[in-house]
Amino acid sequence: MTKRIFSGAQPTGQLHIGNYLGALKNWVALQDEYEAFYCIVNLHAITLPQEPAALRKATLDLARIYLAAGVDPERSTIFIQSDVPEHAELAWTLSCIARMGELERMTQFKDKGKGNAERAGVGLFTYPILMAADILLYQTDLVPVGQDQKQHLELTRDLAERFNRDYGETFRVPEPYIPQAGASIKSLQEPERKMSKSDENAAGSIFLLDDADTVTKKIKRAVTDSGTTIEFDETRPAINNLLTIYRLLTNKREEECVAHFAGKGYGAFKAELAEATVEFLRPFQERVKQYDDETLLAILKPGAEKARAIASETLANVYLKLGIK
Ligand code: ATP
Ligand code: LTN
Repeated sequence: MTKRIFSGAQPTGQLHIGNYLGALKNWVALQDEYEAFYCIVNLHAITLPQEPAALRKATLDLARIYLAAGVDPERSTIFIQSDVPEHAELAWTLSCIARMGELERMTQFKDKGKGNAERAGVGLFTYPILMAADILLYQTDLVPVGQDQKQHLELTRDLAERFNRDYGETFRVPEPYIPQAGASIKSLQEPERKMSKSDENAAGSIFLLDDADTVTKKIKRAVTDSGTTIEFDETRPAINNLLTIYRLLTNKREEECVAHFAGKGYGAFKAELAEATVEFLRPFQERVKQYDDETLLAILKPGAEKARAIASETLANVYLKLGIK
């Protein structure tokens, strides 16, 4: 049987090159080999306050981004999370077997809740359970994500194993797929921190919809570390990050990149990185514009139906095991 993939991104803020290189690029690469489900997780988005009209628009815009990145609706199932109500239903069920202690250990809650648990939303706290439900509903084998989601994947596996142990074999236990390079693209301004949608400083991120001028300026102003050579070097996070971006966008091997920039300085390197980024983004942005709302709905509606057929089967089995039905 073909193995299954599930992944998703939140329709919040603007997607950046980190989201693309850490996740979307791999979704596209894996869709031939696996039966793939790529979800727009709008129920996750409301863990932080959203403007309703903006959220509605961002949901469809994210579908455009998936398609422009190369997710092929002929091969992969693309759908909106809220179109499959089983996600919320399984999340409730799993919340009854999850433990406070294991959620308290989630570092993303500590970051996004800004360390103030008293004021943080309960949804922000329990969000990893909804993520586990997303994954487990589809009897997923593999979950391609960036490094920041690794801990949530471990929780998903723990919940699946606990349920299987207590109620009998019900869920497939998924494996994370975290790429060797690109799993944590760093901010251009603070290379010790990951590039993030929620970063207030837009200069740190290259957004997938940034124009050529903005991209070139951001790269020119990217911080650099001491040392002058253009090399992969974990001890020099700034150049390591920029060179990783260059490498992944141009699909070159490490040695090729290093040889290419041997003897060149930061100025020449940054100019080439800016050019490569702009060259990547131009056709990407052209593709984003190709999909009108009608086309999107013609992809998302059958996507949701296909997803729902599988999700409802899993949920029915869960309810049966629990004595709910
Ligand atoms: P952010 O932290 O930027 O707000 P997110 O993780 O909330 O992003 P999503 O759009 O839901 O945003 O993430 C989609 C995917 O992008 C996830 O698999 C996540 O691991 C990955 N990702 C996010 N930031 C990076 C990064 N800086 N480098 C690599 N992958 C990333
Ligand atoms: N939590 C993830 C988005 C997400 C996800 C998922 C990723 C929600 N459900 C299921 C993979 C599988 C994030 O915030 N980046």
